[in-house]
Amino acid sequence: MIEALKRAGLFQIYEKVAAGERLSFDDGVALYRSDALPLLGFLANMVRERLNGDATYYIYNQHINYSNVCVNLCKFCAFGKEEGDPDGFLLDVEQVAEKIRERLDEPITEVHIVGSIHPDLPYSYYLDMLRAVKEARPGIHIQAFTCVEIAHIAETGGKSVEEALSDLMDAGLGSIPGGGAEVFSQRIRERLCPDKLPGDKWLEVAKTAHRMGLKSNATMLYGHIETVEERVEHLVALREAQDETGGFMCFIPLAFHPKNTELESVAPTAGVDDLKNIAVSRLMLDNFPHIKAYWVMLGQKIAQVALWYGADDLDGTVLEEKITNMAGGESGQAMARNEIEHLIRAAGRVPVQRDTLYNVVE
Ligand code: V47
Repeated sequence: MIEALKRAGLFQIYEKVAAGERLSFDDGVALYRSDALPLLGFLANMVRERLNGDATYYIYNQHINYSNVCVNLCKFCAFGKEEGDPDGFLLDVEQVAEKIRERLDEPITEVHIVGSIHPDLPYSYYLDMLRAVKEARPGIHIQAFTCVEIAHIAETGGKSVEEALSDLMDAGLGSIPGGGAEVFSQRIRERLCPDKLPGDKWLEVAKTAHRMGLKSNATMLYGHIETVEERVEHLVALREAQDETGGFMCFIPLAFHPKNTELESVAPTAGVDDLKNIAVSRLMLDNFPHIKAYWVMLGQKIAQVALWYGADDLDGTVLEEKITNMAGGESGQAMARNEIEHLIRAAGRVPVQRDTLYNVVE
């Protein structure tokens, strides 16, 4: 192994990983440029097992998308629609609550609610939705609204981000999902999502939430026009934010799905890209407790192999996922608990059902 690491030019990185030392920007670039995928897996797995042993987390959750009518219309997104588009939809508060009530007989612990940057929903809509969900299922943890949505909700209400977060928390918000981060690079945002909240503002919203006691996740959308350097910059920016607040629970590298988007000519990611992104994330984000292989975007088979490349979380039962599905995702929208457990056991890992905050659910 040592010889193989030396031959691949990864021995110095190995020494740092073995000593628990932080990797540099250049190390991140070198890892991405390496073709020695099994060695990247070996290195990432050292960190994975140091932090989480064999445990592989999953959650019993439900996804609800309240609307896809969006003013941002990012080029990588097949989900967002212009106002007036016949494929646009908006659920009213009662319809969201009904989706919760439909599944009261299932042991769901978390509802994941995200939508769009809707042009004219009032501030009260977001608060009423959270209250209605809590009324329908008081024990449920609501993980809702990306940092991009939070900034938009605050603006809609004429409030600061702190004020809006405080109102949302009073109404039942429990934590914040990791979407909307994309790639922080200004070059990428100008080209793909010029109207979206800039990267530094996304980080500000996340850090503000953390300071107020909310935990959140972070993502990176890879496999479109971003460079390796832009990926590493993104990871380093997240690592620095986490040094400041410690509020991130989990990082999720999201594989770009080109179908039905303006970037349809881009090839879908290869399995080696997916595993490399999991491994490099695990190695660079030394202060993130968890790395998620989101099976909906990776497919079940790559997500399973990713459990040996740094990932210790598969997300969950998911029910009704739309964002990947509309962009040509073929892995399905739901998985039963026993299927997830089987996937984990077949990989030689130990399934652990968790709640949103990574407490074990017995
Ligand atoms: O922000 C949009 C991405 C994200 C496409 O926090 C696409 O646990 C691939 O963030 N191909 C939303 N990706 C989903 C998300 C998420 C999912 C699961 C768990 C968590 C979590 C967060 O989906 C968006 C964007 O980056 N996205 N379009 C596409 N065509």
